[in-house]
Amino acid sequence: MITTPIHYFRLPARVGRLLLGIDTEVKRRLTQIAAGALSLLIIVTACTQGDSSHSGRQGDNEQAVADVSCKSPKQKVSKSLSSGATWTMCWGVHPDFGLTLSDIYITPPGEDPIRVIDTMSTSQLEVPYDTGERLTSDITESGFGGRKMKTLTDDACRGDIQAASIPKIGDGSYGKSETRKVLCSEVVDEGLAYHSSDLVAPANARKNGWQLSTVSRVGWYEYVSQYTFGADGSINVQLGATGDLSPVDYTDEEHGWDVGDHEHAASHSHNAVWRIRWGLGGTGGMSAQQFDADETGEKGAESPKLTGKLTDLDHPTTARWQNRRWWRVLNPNLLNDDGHPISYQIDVGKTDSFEFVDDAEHSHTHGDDIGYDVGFTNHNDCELYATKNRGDCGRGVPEFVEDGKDQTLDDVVSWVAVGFHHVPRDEEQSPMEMHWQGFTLLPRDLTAQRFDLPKGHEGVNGVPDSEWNQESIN
Ligand SMILES: [Cu+2]
Repeated sequence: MITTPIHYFRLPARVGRLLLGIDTEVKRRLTQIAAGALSLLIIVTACTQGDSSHSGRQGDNEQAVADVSCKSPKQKVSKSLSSGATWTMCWGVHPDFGLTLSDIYITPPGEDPIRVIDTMSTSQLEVPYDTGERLTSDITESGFGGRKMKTLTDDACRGDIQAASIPKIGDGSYGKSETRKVLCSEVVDEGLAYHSSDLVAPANARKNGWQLSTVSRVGWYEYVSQYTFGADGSINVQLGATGDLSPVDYTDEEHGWDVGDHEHAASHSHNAVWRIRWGLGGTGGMSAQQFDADETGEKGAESPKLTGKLTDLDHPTTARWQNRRWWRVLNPNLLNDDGHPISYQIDVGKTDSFEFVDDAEHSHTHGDDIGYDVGFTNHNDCELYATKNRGDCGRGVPEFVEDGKDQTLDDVVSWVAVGFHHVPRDEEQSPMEMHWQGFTLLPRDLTAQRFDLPKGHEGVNGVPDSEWNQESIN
């Protein structure tokens, strides 16, 4: 932990106050002297910190790229971002799931690599049409890999296009392979990271992100599987849809939208679930919690009182999103420098919830509400598809949860469900403009402070000293 007292860095403000009322030229000279003294202090402090030993800290960033060996044909990729953090992982193409990321590590600047996720991919995409006349389960019926995965060209990807060996026939699980450029690896601008107009240590910065994406064509649709690894440690997961509206699903006004010449393109839902097997700090030893902030009905002096609480999710379960609710997966035995367990928050935001048609038709285990926004189970090699699962271990998430309800969560898998009810628009012909659905995984207490502390903010960790408060208000 950086223990430099904050008041070292507060010198210029104090000097600034002392200088009030002094002749401008004298003031300018004194400010220069103060700035020089501050620079010297920063250098001395930096040297002192370099000497201090810390178990989790690297002297430099030599170890930033985690020592990951990817099992062929998976390939290792790594990228350092604006904060100084480095992401490292393996990528591959699964015949069904398409782009699959595994052994995902982040190395915060100056720290050792932290294992975050074991495996992450789409686990089902169900598309029921409002007419009731069509239902596809794209991951199990077509797959996102094999020949469904499209070769990318420079007009679709501004970054590096990386190649993988993709089977030439069928669903991509067998036969001769060809090497095709399918993965777009791109560093993208992510806007403002922070803006702090503090008097003592003003600092503003932008940030970037590392985006990995592939395109899979299923029927008339082309789906983009996209993962953006943020400089702040966040992971934004998105499914994008483009291509063309189905030419064989036209209907009446009640079930679609007039997209030209009184022809109503059928409305439909894109029901997507991602499977994330966590790997926080290793394998197993993890747990899951739900956070809720509930209104108490009481009022304080100025605003209603809310009570925030964490509930341990001890056993496999599913849950629905509500206002002010989120979940996290944590490793209770792995603490950051503040002594807090490292964790990642699942932030589904406001999205369209859904019940899988397949689950509703095959549910013997749950009551009326078989839908979920997030599910938690223990890892099981046989439980891979959110619906229409293969093998003799349950048909989908509700059954996985039911089968495992007496287990204690340990090797945590999150099933994150994000729906999108698509009412076609005139503008979607043709091709269809991209539409997106997804969620974010947010580091919560992975490190004791932000990755990229600007100068002068190093000591702000917890209740700031009174000086900081006062100066911030001014
Ligand atoms: Cu659609």
